[in-house]
Amino acid sequence: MVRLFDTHVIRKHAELDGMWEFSLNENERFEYSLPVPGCWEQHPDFRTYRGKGTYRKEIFVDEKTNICLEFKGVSHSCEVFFDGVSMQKHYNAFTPFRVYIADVSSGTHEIRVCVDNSFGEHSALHIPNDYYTYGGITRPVSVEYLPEVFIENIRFSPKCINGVWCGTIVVNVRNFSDKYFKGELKYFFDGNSEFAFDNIELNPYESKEIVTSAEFSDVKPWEVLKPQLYYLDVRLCVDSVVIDDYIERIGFREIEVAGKRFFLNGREVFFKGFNRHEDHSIFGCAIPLQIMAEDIELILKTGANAIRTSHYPNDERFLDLCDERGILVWEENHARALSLERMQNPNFDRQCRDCINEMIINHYNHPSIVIWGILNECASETEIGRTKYIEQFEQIKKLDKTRPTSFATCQHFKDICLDLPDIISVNLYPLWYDETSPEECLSKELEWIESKNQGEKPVIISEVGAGGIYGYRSDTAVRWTEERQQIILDEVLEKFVNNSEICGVYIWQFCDCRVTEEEWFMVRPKTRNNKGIVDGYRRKKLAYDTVKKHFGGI
Ligand code: ADA
Repeated sequence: MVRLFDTHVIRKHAELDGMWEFSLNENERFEYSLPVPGCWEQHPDFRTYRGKGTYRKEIFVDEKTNICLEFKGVSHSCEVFFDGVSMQKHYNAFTPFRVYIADVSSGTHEIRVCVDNSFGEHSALHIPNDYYTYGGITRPVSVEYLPEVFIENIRFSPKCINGVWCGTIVVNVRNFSDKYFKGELKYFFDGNSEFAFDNIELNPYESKEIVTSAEFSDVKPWEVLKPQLYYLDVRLCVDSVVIDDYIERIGFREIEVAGKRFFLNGREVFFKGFNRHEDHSIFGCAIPLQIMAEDIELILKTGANAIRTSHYPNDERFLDLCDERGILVWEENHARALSLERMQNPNFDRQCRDCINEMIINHYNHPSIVIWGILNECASETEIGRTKYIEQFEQIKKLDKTRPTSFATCQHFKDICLDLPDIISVNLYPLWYDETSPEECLSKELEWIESKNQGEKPVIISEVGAGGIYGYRSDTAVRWTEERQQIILDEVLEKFVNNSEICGVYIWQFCDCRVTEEEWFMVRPKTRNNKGIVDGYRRKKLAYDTVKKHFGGI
């Protein structure tokens, strides 16, 4: 399942999930068969395999058409071939991309996806890291059959004006043919009758952006933990006959950052959140919907209201679940702890730019996303690093002016980028990496922020945590016991949750995750980051109930 609702009723489409043929060598027999979505690490022959692998599938097209292959995530690089012809290359495991193919004849066609999860100079963002870069087609794939002129994308921005909800709708329409096009766009709200109308003309091969505004009376706002969602259905018509459609699910909510506070629909919010890696001991990063739903339940039962998609854009089905449950999402572009040298990799700027574009354009309509984050713990203490932070924040603001920005820093007392985001976020590990008490740690941090003249911005503690290996229990409470993790989180959360000097705290982390062996084996027992309050199988550690006590769960 690609999304949790139908994005098209008129446009013909099919999901390509299921078994695909697989081979390590594209020119040889495809001797394996692997599930899509899935990580190849789940196959006994590829538990630790890093390198190239080719997936193959045939599709049947019943009449001549244009098609679009939509990949929600391939880890981490790939080249897509259609009937043996290279169509597109894509980098980054965590963002969706589309491959458009014109004039496909009726009959059987072959899709081949050559996937590569190797590290090296070519890959600036996927590096050996404190999480695992799995291999494979790890998120759903679908095929859409397109008319010659079709709707590419819609973006909805709500705004409350004098107590009335209004919305701006931006629709991208593309002419895939060599003919002039004249038609209409019709807008429907929540299954009801048409509420707006636009005439549209396109030259051959032209793409156009159409902007429309409307008032929506009697709608309920999307609130934290009390979400209300609506369907926005845009139809492309010729002489009133519908030739294409695009449905989005939207919510009415407004975000405001004022002084040191964050407001949603005029109400102040304190973020009680989790950092979550897409990782599971059985499924790797290809988390099935069932596990996503379980994660959401486990998270909500602690009393949490927020999730940070550390450190990359998430599967859209998970974002859909957050929309449905009223969870506040901080979505982050892909980057973790990149040194200045790594930020100077010749591919870094382009790979970040593509990731941010794909993240914002594809995830714009999720009401749950309330913060865009970038470059977790990168070289924000350096002048060159600063230029990268500036560029990326500028890019985000061009794409979306409605959401505040942030980045999580660990460059305590050295960071030179605090003036750039709307919200200052710091990763603090009192009593784990740092012997200082939580109070002292926080007050030093706040004094420093104040001394940099940034004291008027909201501050989020974007990470706090401690390691605890599931099942390692001892009343000595030595490092790595569940007891030690519990004691630390208890002390830290006692000081941070609902502390009026900050506007939120996020636990590092929700679930344990696999890490790459290189560089990490000395500090990561079991080659896992063990700071989850549940383990990789979602078994609760002692710390789970401690977080629940502080977050106010039931
Ligand atoms: C950092 C980082 C996380 C994780 C964490 C830890 O703050 O942002 O990705 O590595 O530390 O467990 O040490």
